[in-house]
Amino acid sequence: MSLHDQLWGYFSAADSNRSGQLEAHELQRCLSNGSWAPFDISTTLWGYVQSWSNVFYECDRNRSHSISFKELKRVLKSLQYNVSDNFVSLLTYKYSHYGQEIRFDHYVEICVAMHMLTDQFRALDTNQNGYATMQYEQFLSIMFSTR
Ligand SMILES: [Ca+2]
Repeated sequence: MSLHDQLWGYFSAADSNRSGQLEAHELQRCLSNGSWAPFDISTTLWGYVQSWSNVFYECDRNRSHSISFKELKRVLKSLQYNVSDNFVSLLTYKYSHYGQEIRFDHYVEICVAMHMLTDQFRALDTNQNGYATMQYEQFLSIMFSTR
């Protein structure tokens, strides 16, 4: 089973009212009791969410419970993503609402997307030098399979 299918399974289980979105209470239930019922607590995803959550609170320097451009930059660096300020600006613009900071739920979306896209890219980056060659349809498949 691919990571995408796995994540989709976890997501569907957490989305108790089948709205296609995780409402705050659903996410909170998953995060607070750690059950991800009916899934095992030792799942890979739980490990990721915990470490993303730790990084979030470490990087939220002003304790605003949201992260700014500067804080996101620190987050991505601490998660070992080597990206430019322009890219961090793009993420900040896309995932913050009305110029506010990035909330935890959107931050998790960024982490999931970064993780999945980076995995897919690395599989094609055979020399591990940050360059990959792909066909148009391969690119489309990667983008659509991670949405
Ligand atoms: Ca903050």
